[in-house]
Amino acid sequence: QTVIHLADYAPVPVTVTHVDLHLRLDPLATEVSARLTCRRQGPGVMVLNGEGLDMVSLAIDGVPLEASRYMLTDTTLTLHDVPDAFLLETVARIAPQENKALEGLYMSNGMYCTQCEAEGFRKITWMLDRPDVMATYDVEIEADLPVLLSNGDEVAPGKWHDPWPKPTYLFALVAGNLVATTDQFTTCEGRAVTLNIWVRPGDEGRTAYAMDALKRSMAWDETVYGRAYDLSVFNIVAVDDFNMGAMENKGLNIFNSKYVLASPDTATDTDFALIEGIVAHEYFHNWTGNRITCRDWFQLCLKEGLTVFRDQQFSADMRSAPVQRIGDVLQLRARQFREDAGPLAHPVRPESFVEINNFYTATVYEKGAEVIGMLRRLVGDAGYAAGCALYFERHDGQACTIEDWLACFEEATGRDLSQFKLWYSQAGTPLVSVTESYGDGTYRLTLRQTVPDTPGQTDKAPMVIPVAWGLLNTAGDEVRPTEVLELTEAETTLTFDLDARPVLSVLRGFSAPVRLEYQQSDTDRLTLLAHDTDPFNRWEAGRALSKDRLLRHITEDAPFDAAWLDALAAVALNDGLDPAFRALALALPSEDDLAQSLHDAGVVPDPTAIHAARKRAFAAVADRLATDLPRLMDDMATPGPYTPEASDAGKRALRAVVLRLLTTQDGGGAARATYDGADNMTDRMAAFTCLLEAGDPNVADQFEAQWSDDRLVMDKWFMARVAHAEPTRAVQIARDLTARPDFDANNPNRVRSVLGGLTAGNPAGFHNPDGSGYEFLAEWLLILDKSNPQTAARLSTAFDAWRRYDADRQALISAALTRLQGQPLSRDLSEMVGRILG
Ligand code: BAL
Ligand code: ZN
Repeated sequence: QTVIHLADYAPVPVTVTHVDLHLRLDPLATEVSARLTCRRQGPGVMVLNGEGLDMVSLAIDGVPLEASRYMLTDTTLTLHDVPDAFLLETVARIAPQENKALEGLYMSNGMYCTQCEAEGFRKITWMLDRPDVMATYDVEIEADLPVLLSNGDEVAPGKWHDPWPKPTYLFALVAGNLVATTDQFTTCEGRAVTLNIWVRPGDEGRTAYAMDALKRSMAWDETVYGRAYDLSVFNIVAVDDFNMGAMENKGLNIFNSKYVLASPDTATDTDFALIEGIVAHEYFHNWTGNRITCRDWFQLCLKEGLTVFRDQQFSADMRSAPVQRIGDVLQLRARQFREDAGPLAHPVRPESFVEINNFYTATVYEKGAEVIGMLRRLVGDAGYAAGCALYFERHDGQACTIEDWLACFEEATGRDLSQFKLWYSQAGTPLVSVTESYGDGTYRLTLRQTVPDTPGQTDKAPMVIPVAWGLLNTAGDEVRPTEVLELTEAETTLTFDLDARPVLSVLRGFSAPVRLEYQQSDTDRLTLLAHDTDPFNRWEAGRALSKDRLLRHITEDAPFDAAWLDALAAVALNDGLDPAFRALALALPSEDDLAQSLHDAGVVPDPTAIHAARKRAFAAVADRLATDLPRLMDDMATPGPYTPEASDAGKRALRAVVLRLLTTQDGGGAARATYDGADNMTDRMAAFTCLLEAGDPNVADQFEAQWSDDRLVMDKWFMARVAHAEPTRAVQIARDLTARPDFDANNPNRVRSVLGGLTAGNPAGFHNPDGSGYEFLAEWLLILDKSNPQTAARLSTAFDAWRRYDADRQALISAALTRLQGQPLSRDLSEMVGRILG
């Protein structure tokens, strides 16, 4: 395995400034003619990337190249003694129909499409396939298909010109029988932009929400970041077979259809929110990623962390900011904290990789976004705006580094960010321990930080941690509003004169991606849950109480006490609170969260016991609220036609929690009534999952009979069948589902529904002590790796927390991984298995 190191970066000696492509599309024999305008800027050796290409011809400045002047391997084309400036002409033949890795040019349901990030362009033609080579493009597509799309502006049917220099990874092409929903947007600079969302015929009724989200994103980026769109057309295409969520190709975003198509009947509120966020994310990349891109793939967080931060800001502005923040933190803890705590931990800016596709991670994306959020908190809103403005002005059209980004903030604000930069290089979630004392009118607060060891990193330096905090009195009044303490040393102590012992509200708004070690009393947590002015910490206090009760129930068999149940009930019944917030407060910590917390506390987690404890906790909450549940269901009704607006979605979210609670009491009566009467997919799915858990004998068939023709809805069915199965049956159900004719192993969404439904959706099932879950996953990883290594590698992360578990489970997982390692694997999967085994 070749390891690539950040430290080895060097610019190319010969660059490409313009790309002229002509593609004659054919499923098995597509001909790609490329004319690259090349210029020497160093020694005269040019090494182009090219993989799986049949060479038809090769010429420089119109003269076929003699064999002695070049060398062709499976992955490279090397040219020797090139002139100072020349035109390189190649013709390659490829077979998109046979490309099941979904990287490069491939076919999905008769449509041609591309995915080039990170290194897919080399599967289309020979090129310097790296982000610091930015070229303008002319593309001509020949195919007997009605719609032919590429980047930039269409200059004639099937001919596209992209005037904005871009790296290969932003190239895109789509050809197929597609229909568009079209709209218009006029930028603040007065440019008229045609907006198209292209879908397969029949899906055009499900594009309205994505279009609305796109227009709101364009307006928001103008208002908040001063960034306007820069072409006359913006195309979005929905593709069924897609490895990622979506891709920000210049002027031609390609989306997994799951994140474009939505109607009330087929998409849930969560789907609508994801569509809004992902449409925004891809659009925002036009500036943070496309106009200013990454110098090399180690800088991936430069565009991804920043763009996630921007899409989270946008969603917070469109919806409830506190609810958005709680959701973002839940995701961060579930995915990134888990990653940071195990063998796959890596810095936000990794320093080496074997396969870059393995670094599109929660750390690069979500922790990368948290780093931007901390930067903004440290330099202030005005400093952040000034730094961003300088970045856009100075680096437009360039391929940049984290150093370039930070330098803009240092210059704009005068602040030294050298210690802050450790957030990019030190992996691991810092632990901040909080101790406090009060006596003789003095309150003393001490914060200590440690950064844990992670693979390849020990003895880390203290970070800059912005800790937002405030104080309440024991009656719940705020006595000290939010301030930000910049923790830069290993330990800091603050002291204040106060008349009485305060209640500390610390890490308000989750101001830094750290774990807190803080033995706060129940009384104080109850005060915060009832009164904190910081909504995030209000939720966090309830969360801490719930987690504490569950952990004590698991480890000490402690009963669920009235104080906790009363506090949850008070939030659930508080009409002054946003229903979405109430739903979040009632939701108990996930099984995986509890497993990690037990592990952190030195207890070996038993997934079966965790599952059972969580069920008992739900039942206890349901008992406490029993008399209120029917009324709550009624209160949360959303009369009138469905709208995906956050206010209605919040009511449905609370109703879904209430329905789960009710199901523990009535065995599914209310869920059945909800299912039968549902006029939208959100309510229907909520009832469906309750009925599956209640063992309703008919509902799975009923759902299938209604939706068997709808691929996206059936993905939900596949996932729910596994995730909501009784754990001892989950593996067999998953196995049976993979044997169905409609289980298409070449469709990543379907594969993720079943495998992810088991590994993430049903931890007690996946960790069945007989090891059947591990066998099942390993078998599928091997199958998938042959066709789609990227998806196989991604799914292998389900094994990453294996060292948490007991010796028997560890032995079973390690045996499954070792067996995998003994097989011929892709670079993607073999890197992952090697890292997970450690
Ligand atoms: N650039 C890959 C997909 C995304 O993050 O938008
Ligand atoms: Zn992105």
